Amino acid sequence: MKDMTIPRPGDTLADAIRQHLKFSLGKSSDVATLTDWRMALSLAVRDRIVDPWFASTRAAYDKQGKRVYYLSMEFLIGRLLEDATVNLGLMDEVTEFFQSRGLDARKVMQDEPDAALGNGGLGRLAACFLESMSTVGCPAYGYGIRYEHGLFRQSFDRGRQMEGPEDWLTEAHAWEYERTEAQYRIGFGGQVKQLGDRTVWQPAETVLARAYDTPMIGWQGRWANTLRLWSARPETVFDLGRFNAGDYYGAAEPENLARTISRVLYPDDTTEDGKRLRLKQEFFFTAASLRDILRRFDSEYDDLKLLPEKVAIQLNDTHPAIAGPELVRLLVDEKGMAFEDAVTVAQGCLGYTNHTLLPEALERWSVKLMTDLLPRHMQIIEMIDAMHKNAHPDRKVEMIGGGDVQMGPIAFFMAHKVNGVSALHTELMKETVFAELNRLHPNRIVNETNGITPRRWVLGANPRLSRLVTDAIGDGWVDDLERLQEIEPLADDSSFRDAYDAAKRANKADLAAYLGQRGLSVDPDAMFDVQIKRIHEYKRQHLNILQTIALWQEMKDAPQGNWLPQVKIFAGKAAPGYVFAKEIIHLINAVAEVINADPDTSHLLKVAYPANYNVSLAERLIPAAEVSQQISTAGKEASGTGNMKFALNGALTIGTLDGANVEIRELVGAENFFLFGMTAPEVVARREVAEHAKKAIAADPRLKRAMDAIEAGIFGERFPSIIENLMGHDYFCVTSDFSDYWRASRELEVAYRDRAEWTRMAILNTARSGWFSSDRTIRGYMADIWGAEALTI
Ligand code: Z2T
Repeated sequence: MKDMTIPRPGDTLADAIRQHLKFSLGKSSDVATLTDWRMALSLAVRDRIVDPWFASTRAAYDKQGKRVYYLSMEFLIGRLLEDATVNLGLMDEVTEFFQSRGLDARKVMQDEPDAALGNGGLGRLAACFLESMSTVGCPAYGYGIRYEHGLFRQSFDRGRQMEGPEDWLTEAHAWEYERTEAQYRIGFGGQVKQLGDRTVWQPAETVLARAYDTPMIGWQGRWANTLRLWSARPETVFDLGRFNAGDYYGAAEPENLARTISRVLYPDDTTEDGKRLRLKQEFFFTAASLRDILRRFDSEYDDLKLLPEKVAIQLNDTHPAIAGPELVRLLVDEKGMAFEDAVTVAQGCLGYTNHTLLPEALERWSVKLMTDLLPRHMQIIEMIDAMHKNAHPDRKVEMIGGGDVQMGPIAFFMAHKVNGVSALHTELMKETVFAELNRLHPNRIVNETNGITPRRWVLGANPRLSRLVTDAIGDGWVDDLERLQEIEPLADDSSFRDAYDAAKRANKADLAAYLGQRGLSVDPDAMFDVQIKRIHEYKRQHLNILQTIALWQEMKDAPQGNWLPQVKIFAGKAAPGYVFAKEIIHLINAVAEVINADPDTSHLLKVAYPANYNVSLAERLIPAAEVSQQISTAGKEASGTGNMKFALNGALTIGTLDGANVEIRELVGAENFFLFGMTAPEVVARREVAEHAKKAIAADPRLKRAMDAIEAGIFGERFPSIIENLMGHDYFCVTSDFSDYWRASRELEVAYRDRAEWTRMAILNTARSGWFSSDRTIRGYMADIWGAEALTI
């Protein structure tokens, strides 16, 4: 390509950084701030992405193959600079450059704010997928919303969660390119008119969707895809008429109304609240993305029947499920295709990933709201429903029922493949939420077990472990993660074990120093036990803290006993409206305050709860973890992805048979995994036992004593809502699983004391977890769902 011959600013990276500092930032090195250096470095690294990015776009165009479009309300990217530097193999050069200036390259990179455009697992999965699609050379675009404010900033006030605004875009940001030419008008409300034989939707309100592109570079710069995020802007920026009439605030109103759509990420993970603005956000980015996809298709082909051959659209949960009706609308109303053909074409393009079975998360919109906001889509949904009913008159499923439009069944029917995110979750999907649809459409449901990118979660986050592995087996593991198996024999080599142990110990020391800076002092020689994820009853942080209380009580009974020193680390946010989850946070902090201040036990047991968990904090915590808490009520965690990150980084899992834990245990071996708790069917049966919680409490004096301590006010407040819940219906079976959890926790302590054996088990976890690379997951989607081919430049 001709553009390739234009030289970059400066030949070496060092030159490029210096030149950007001077010419892009207008600073001299003697007055440059950390942020100036970070921006200069980011721009220099970004320059190196442009050629492979152009080349990938060109290669995808030349190939005339299928492109993949990943539609997601959330992309939880975190920082980009370190990832790009690692993938371009520039880390050593960068480290050296800053070293010679007395600066720490990691500090420079840590100046970058996290892009927190997601809640948790679903959003982080989308980010891992973007990186893996680039690494494996899958031609793809990510499509989402450019939220002005990502997930709220968490702080604690006397142990209670406080939410503050998140402001990533107000800080210097190097990665996006604004595309003023890629802009679409998106409508809401209004009327549907019949003009002859044409149906026309005349919206009452319109906003513009403007594209911002971020290049996503794969491992070794082999390929780069685009993340395209939409920002809402008004058609008329400023109402001069109102301004001239003296209405200064009113003059800015159209602008504010439009911009509200991409203002803020909804902070709920697995709950749905049916808000009007949320539906507007969903339609806004889905409609803009589809218009963009069709524009690109139209520029290359002229037969719309070819669409399924050239376009794969993946729906990340039902959030973009309006894509089904909208694509049908575009094909029928704007392109003149027959309705049934349009449905077939749309189905050929669409795939739908389900991420939870929790009933409170399944999206439903009232017919009234849908009619009001998207009148033509409501008509199309009725036509789709009628078509399905006609084909399956005996069906026992509804797309519109109880006054609500059900997005799950609509996404299911409009997709040619529907996938779950772990083996267990996919089987449960077939038996529960989609049992009837699975009967009517056998073979539509497939499994694609989640994965994580090893570039960020091992190579970037854990350089010590990475160096050790690369010294032993070369660096082929980075994009062929199952080659980690080659270190398995070294688990029996005591010098390798010592080196592995030393890497973990150094990671723990780093974390201890960091927590120290945040006012949490912990002993790096204690066992680091970590539970980090959104706070939710089904994830059972309260089971963990109850067990911690019980352990503390036994330690106090005999402080001279041979106790294993340990640090219990929690991190995670609760949805602002989820009162019970916020009570759990308060309880953990209250327990931490009492335990950490107890002179009898503070050398044995600490509880640390650093605030504002995000991707960057995860990158510090996971490499230092020795125990991974994966203790959800069986049947409730669709997959989990943190569990995979921990296992790869050599933490041993204590967990239930839930989500991907099942597959982790199979791969690492049952003897290298601390299993406890009821299975999914046992949980269902247990709930039927009358007074199951009261019985479980009565049967376990440790549990009873721990709950009594809470009720007695030992931790300040008495937390009545938690106690009442646990003594009452205890839907998530915390009480019934407590005894077995206690047993497994003590067995884990015994194992930990045998250092050689523990390290051997940790090495086996690393060696046998390579299958959880998101490269493997992406290849699965490409083969089973997308029918897309990998390309190279
Ligand atoms: C989410 O993070 C997950 C599911 C959701 O259902 C929504 C959000 Cl924001 C609507 C999580 C699952 O809870 C977790 O088990 C899974 O690993 C992750 O998605 C990615 O599949």
